[in-house]
Amino acid sequence: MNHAGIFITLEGVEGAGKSTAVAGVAAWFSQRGFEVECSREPGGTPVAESIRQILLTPAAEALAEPAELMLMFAARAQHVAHRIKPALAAGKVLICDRFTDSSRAYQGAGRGMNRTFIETLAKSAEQGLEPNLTLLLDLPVAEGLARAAARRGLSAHDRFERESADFFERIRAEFLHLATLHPRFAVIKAAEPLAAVQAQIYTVLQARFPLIAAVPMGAQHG
Ligand code: Z5A
Repeated sequence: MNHAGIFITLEGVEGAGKSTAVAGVAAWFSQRGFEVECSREPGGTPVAESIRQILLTPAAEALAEPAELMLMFAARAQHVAHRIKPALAAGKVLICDRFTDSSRAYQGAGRGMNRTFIETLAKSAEQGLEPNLTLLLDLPVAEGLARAAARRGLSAHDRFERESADFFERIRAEFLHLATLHPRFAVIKAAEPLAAVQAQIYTVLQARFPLIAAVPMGAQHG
Protein backbone atom coordinates (compact mmCIF):
# COMPACT_ATOMS: atom_id res chain seq x y z
CA MET A 1 0.00 0.00 0.00
CA ASN A 2 1.26 3.48 0.83
CA HIS A 3 4.51 2.96 2.73
CA ALA A 4 5.29 5.51 5.43
CA GLY A 5 3.72 8.60 3.84
CA ILE A 6 0.25 9.91 3.14
CA PHE A 7 -1.16 10.24 -0.37
CA ILE A 8 -4.02 12.72 -0.88
CA THR A 9 -5.71 13.44 -4.21
CA LEU A 10 -8.08 16.22 -5.23
CA GLU A 11 -10.66 15.73 -7.96
CA GLY A 12 -13.46 17.67 -9.59
CA VAL A 13 -14.58 19.35 -12.78
CA GLU A 14 -12.71 22.27 -14.27
CA GLY A 15 -12.66 25.36 -12.03
CA ALA A 16 -13.83 23.43 -8.94
CA GLY A 17 -11.05 25.00 -6.85
CA LYS A 18 -8.64 22.06 -6.60
CA SER A 19 -5.47 24.09 -7.10
CA THR A 20 -6.68 26.58 -4.49
CA ALA A 21 -7.51 23.78 -2.04
CA VAL A 22 -4.12 22.06 -2.44
CA ALA A 23 -2.44 24.97 -0.64
CA GLY A 24 -4.79 24.67 2.35
CA VAL A 25 -4.23 20.92 2.69
CA ALA A 26 -0.47 21.43 2.43
CA ALA A 27 -0.55 24.08 5.16
CA TRP A 28 -2.60 21.81 7.49
CA PHE A 29 0.06 19.08 7.34
CA SER A 30 3.15 21.30 7.31
CA GLN A 31 1.90 23.19 10.39
CA ARG A 32 1.92 19.80 12.13
CA GLY A 33 5.53 19.12 11.20
CA PHE A 34 5.11 17.02 8.06
CA GLU A 35 7.20 17.41 4.93
CA VAL A 36 4.76 18.05 2.10
CA GLU A 37 5.05 17.81 -1.68
CA CYS A 38 2.38 19.14 -4.02
CA SER A 39 2.05 17.79 -7.53
CA ARG A 40 -0.45 17.51 -10.36
CA GLU A 41 -1.60 15.24 -13.17
CA PRO A 42 -1.01 14.95 -15.95
CA GLY A 43 2.51 16.00 -14.96
CA GLY A 44 4.70 16.04 -11.87
CA THR A 45 8.03 14.90 -13.40
CA PRO A 46 9.94 16.31 -16.39
CA VAL A 47 8.82 13.49 -18.70
CA ALA A 48 5.24 13.60 -17.42
CA GLU A 49 5.15 17.40 -17.86
CA SER A 50 6.27 16.92 -21.50
CA ILE A 51 3.39 14.49 -21.99
CA ARG A 52 1.07 17.09 -20.37
CA GLN A 53 1.99 19.55 -23.13
CA ILE A 54 0.88 17.03 -25.77
CA LEU A 55 -2.33 16.31 -23.88
CA LEU A 56 -3.44 19.89 -23.24
CA THR A 57 -2.19 21.83 -26.25
CA PRO A 58 -4.59 21.96 -29.20
CA ALA A 59 -2.81 20.79 -32.38
CA ALA A 60 -3.63 20.38 -36.05
CA GLU A 61 -3.35 16.60 -35.69
CA ALA A 62 -6.27 15.55 -33.47
CA LEU A 63 -5.34 13.22 -30.62
CA ALA A 64 -7.08 9.86 -31.05
CA GLU A 65 -9.07 8.90 -27.92
CA PRO A 66 -7.00 5.75 -27.17
CA ALA A 67 -3.85 7.85 -27.56
CA GLU A 68 -5.20 10.39 -25.06
CA LEU A 69 -6.02 7.62 -22.58
CA MET A 70 -2.66 5.88 -22.89
CA LEU A 71 -0.72 9.15 -22.67
CA MET A 72 -2.56 9.96 -19.41
CA PHE A 73 -1.41 6.62 -18.02
CA ALA A 74 2.12 6.95 -19.46
CA ALA A 75 2.45 10.25 -17.58
CA ARG A 76 0.98 8.61 -14.46
CA ALA A 77 3.38 5.67 -14.58
CA GLN A 78 6.33 8.10 -14.67
CA HIS A 79 4.83 10.19 -11.86
CA VAL A 80 4.15 7.20 -9.61
CA ALA A 81 7.59 5.65 -10.15
CA HIS A 82 9.76 8.77 -10.00
CA ARG A 83 7.91 11.16 -7.70
CA ILE A 84 4.96 9.78 -5.72
CA LYS A 85 6.42 6.48 -4.48
CA PRO A 86 9.80 7.98 -3.49
CA ALA A 87 8.05 10.80 -1.58
CA LEU A 88 5.79 8.35 0.28
CA ALA A 89 8.71 6.05 1.03
CA ALA A 90 10.44 9.05 2.63
CA GLY A 91 7.42 9.57 4.91
CA LYS A 92 6.17 12.71 3.17
CA VAL A 93 2.63 13.88 2.48
CA LEU A 94 2.11 13.92 -1.29
CA ILE A 95 -0.86 16.02 -2.40
CA CYS A 96 -1.88 15.58 -6.02
CA ASP A 97 -4.22 17.74 -8.11
CA ARG A 98 -6.00 14.91 -10.03
CA PHE A 99 -5.08 11.20 -10.27
CA THR A 100 -6.65 8.02 -11.73
CA ASP A 101 -10.23 9.03 -10.83
CA SER A 102 -9.85 11.79 -13.47
CA SER A 103 -9.14 9.11 -16.09
CA ARG A 104 -12.22 7.18 -14.95
CA ALA A 105 -14.31 10.36 -15.21
CA TYR A 106 -12.85 12.11 -18.29
CA GLN A 107 -11.76 9.19 -20.48
CA GLY A 108 -14.29 6.66 -19.08
CA ALA A 109 -17.50 8.66 -18.61
CA GLY A 110 -16.57 11.68 -20.77
CA ARG A 111 -15.10 9.93 -23.82
CA GLY A 112 -16.78 6.54 -23.33
CA MET A 113 -13.53 4.57 -23.30
CA ASN A 114 -13.62 0.92 -22.18
CA ARG A 115 -13.71 0.73 -18.36
CA THR A 116 -11.97 -2.64 -18.12
CA PHE A 117 -9.08 -1.33 -20.23
CA ILE A 118 -8.84 1.75 -17.97
CA GLU A 119 -8.60 -0.47 -14.86
CA THR A 120 -5.93 -2.61 -16.55
CA LEU A 121 -3.87 0.50 -17.30
CA ALA A 122 -4.46 1.77 -13.75
CA LYS A 123 -3.14 -1.44 -12.25
CA SER A 124 -0.02 -1.25 -14.36
CA ALA A 125 0.70 2.46 -13.72
CA GLU A 126 -0.18 2.54 -10.02
CA GLN A 127 1.74 -0.56 -8.90
CA GLY A 128 -0.53 -1.06 -5.87
CA LEU A 129 -0.68 2.60 -4.90
CA GLU A 130 -4.01 4.00 -3.68
CA PRO A 131 -4.85 7.42 -2.22
CA ASN A 132 -5.42 7.55 1.54
CA LEU A 133 -7.96 10.32 0.95
CA THR A 134 -9.62 11.76 -2.16
CA LEU A 135 -11.25 15.18 -1.78
CA LEU A 136 -13.94 15.60 -4.44
CA LEU A 137 -14.67 19.29 -4.94
CA ASP A 138 -18.18 19.17 -6.32
CA LEU A 139 -19.99 22.09 -7.88
CA PRO A 140 -22.44 22.70 -10.76
CA VAL A 141 -20.68 22.47 -14.11
CA ALA A 142 -21.82 25.95 -15.22
CA GLU A 143 -20.25 27.50 -12.14
CA GLY A 144 -16.93 25.70 -12.62
CA LEU A 145 -16.77 26.71 -16.28
CA ALA A 146 -17.60 30.33 -15.38
CA ARG A 147 -14.82 30.40 -12.77
CA ALA A 148 -12.33 28.88 -15.20
CA ALA A 149 -13.34 31.36 -17.94
CA ALA A 150 -12.96 34.32 -15.56
CA ARG A 151 -9.50 33.12 -14.55
CA ARG A 152 -8.43 32.43 -18.15
CA GLY A 153 -9.40 35.91 -19.40
CA LEU A 154 -8.37 36.28 -23.03
CA SER A 155 -5.92 33.33 -23.13
CA ALA A 156 -6.72 30.37 -25.37
CA HIS A 157 -8.76 27.29 -24.32
CA ASP A 158 -6.82 24.06 -23.79
CA ARG A 159 -8.01 20.81 -25.44
CA PHE A 160 -10.38 19.94 -22.59
CA GLU A 161 -11.79 23.42 -22.12
CA ARG A 162 -13.20 23.16 -25.67
CA GLU A 163 -15.58 20.35 -24.66
CA SER A 164 -19.37 20.75 -24.27
CA ALA A 165 -21.31 21.22 -21.03
CA ASP A 166 -22.75 17.69 -21.54
CA PHE A 167 -19.23 16.24 -21.47
CA PHE A 168 -18.56 17.94 -18.13
CA GLU A 169 -21.98 16.85 -16.74
CA ARG A 170 -21.04 13.20 -17.42
CA ILE A 171 -17.75 13.78 -15.62
CA ARG A 172 -19.37 15.38 -12.58
CA ALA A 173 -21.87 12.49 -12.35
CA GLU A 174 -19.06 9.91 -12.59
CA PHE A 175 -17.05 11.57 -9.81
CA LEU A 176 -20.14 11.53 -7.56
CA HIS A 177 -20.72 7.87 -8.47
CA LEU A 178 -17.10 6.98 -7.63
CA ALA A 179 -17.54 8.75 -4.27
CA THR A 180 -20.38 6.34 -3.42
CA LEU A 181 -18.17 3.32 -4.23
CA HIS A 182 -14.94 4.17 -2.40
CA PRO A 183 -14.75 5.16 1.29
CA ARG A 184 -11.49 7.04 0.59
CA PHE A 185 -13.64 9.85 -0.96
CA ALA A 186 -14.93 12.92 0.88
CA VAL A 187 -17.28 15.20 -1.04
CA ILE A 188 -16.76 18.94 -0.52
CA LYS A 189 -19.46 21.46 -1.47
CA ALA A 190 -17.22 23.61 -3.65
CA ALA A 191 -19.84 26.17 -4.70
CA GLU A 192 -19.62 27.74 -1.23
CA PRO A 193 -17.36 30.75 -0.58
CA LEU A 194 -13.65 29.99 -0.30
CA ALA A 195 -13.52 30.22 3.53
CA ALA A 196 -16.43 27.76 3.84
CA VAL A 197 -14.75 25.35 1.41
CA GLN A 198 -11.53 25.50 3.45
CA ALA A 199 -13.50 24.88 6.66
CA GLN A 200 -15.14 21.76 5.16
CA ILE A 201 -11.71 20.46 4.10
CA TYR A 202 -10.22 21.01 7.58
CA THR A 203 -13.19 19.17 9.13
CA VAL A 204 -12.53 16.20 6.83
CA LEU A 205 -8.78 16.23 7.62
CA GLN A 206 -9.49 16.26 11.37
CA ALA A 207 -11.92 13.34 11.04
CA ARG A 208 -9.70 11.24 8.75
CA PHE A 209 -6.39 11.94 10.53
CA PRO A 210 -7.33 12.39 14.22
CA LEU A 211 -3.85 11.55 15.54
CA ILE A 212 -2.27 14.15 13.28
CA ALA A 213 -4.97 16.72 14.13
CA ALA A 214 -4.00 16.30 17.80
CA VAL A 215 -0.35 17.22 17.10
CA PRO A 216 0.34 20.75 18.42
CA MET A 217 0.83 23.31 15.62
CA GLY A 218 4.53 23.93 14.97
CA ALA A 219 5.59 20.46 16.23
CA GLN A 220 8.25 18.50 14.33
CA HIS A 221 7.10 15.20 12.79
CA GLY A 222 9.72 12.66 13.07
N1 Z5A B 1 -7.40 15.01 -17.33
C1 Z5A B 1 -7.97 13.90 -17.92
O1 Z5A B 1 -8.74 14.03 -18.87
N2 Z5A B 1 -7.65 12.66 -17.45
C2 Z5A B 1 -6.77 12.48 -16.43
O2 Z5A B 1 -6.49 11.33 -16.05
C3 Z5A B 1 -6.18 13.65 -15.83
C4 Z5A B 1 -6.53 14.89 -16.30
C5 Z5A B 1 -5.22 13.48 -14.71
C6 Z5A B 1 -5.87 19.12 -16.74
O3 Z5A B 1 -6.12 20.46 -16.83
C7 Z5A B 1 -6.88 18.48 -17.69
O4 Z5A B 1 -6.56 17.13 -17.89
C8 Z5A B 1 -8.24 18.53 -17.08
C9 Z5A B 1 -8.71 17.09 -17.01
C10 Z5A B 1 -7.73 16.35 -17.84
N3 Z5A B 1 -9.04 19.31 -17.92
N4 Z5A B 1 -10.14 19.77 -17.68
N5 Z5A B 1 -11.12 20.25 -17.67
P1 Z5A B 1 -5.64 21.55 -15.81
O5 Z5A B 1 -4.73 20.95 -14.78
O6 Z5A B 1 -5.12 22.70 -16.59
O7 Z5A B 1 -7.02 22.04 -15.26
P2 Z5A B 1 -7.97 21.51 -14.13
O8 Z5A B 1 -7.40 20.34 -13.43
O9 Z5A B 1 -9.31 21.34 -14.73
O10 Z5A B 1 -7.93 22.63 -13.07
P3 Z5A B 1 -8.35 24.14 -13.11
O11 Z5A B 1 -9.14 24.59 -14.28
O12 Z5A B 1 -7.09 24.85 -12.86
O13 Z5A B 1 -9.37 24.19 -11.93
P4 Z5A B 1 -9.17 24.02 -10.36
O14 Z5A B 1 -7.75 23.76 -10.01
O15 Z5A B 1 -10.17 23.05 -9.89
O16 Z5A B 1 -9.61 25.44 -9.82
P5 Z5A B 1 -8.73 26.66 -9.23
O17 Z5A B 1 -7.65 27.05 -10.20
O18 Z5A B 1 -8.34 26.41 -7.84
O19 Z5A B 1 -9.86 27.76 -9.21
C11 Z5A B 1 -10.42 28.27 -10.40
C12 Z5A B 1 -10.81 29.75 -10.18
O20 Z5A B 1 -11.88 29.81 -9.26
C13 Z5A B 1 -9.68 30.60 -9.59
O21 Z5A B 1 -9.75 31.88 -10.13
C14 Z5A B 1 -9.99 30.61 -8.10
O22 Z5A B 1 -9.53 31.78 -7.47
C15 Z5A B 1 -11.51 30.58 -8.12
N6 Z5A B 1 -12.07 29.90 -6.93
C16 Z5A B 1 -11.60 28.78 -6.31
N7 Z5A B 1 -12.39 28.45 -5.27
C17 Z5A B 1 -13.38 29.35 -5.25
C18 Z5A B 1 -14.54 29.55 -4.40
N8 Z5A B 1 -14.81 28.71 -3.40
N9 Z5A B 1 -15.36 30.58 -4.68
C19 Z5A B 1 -15.12 31.42 -5.71
N10 Z5A B 1 -14.04 31.32 -6.54
C20 Z5A B 1 -13.20 30.30 -6.31
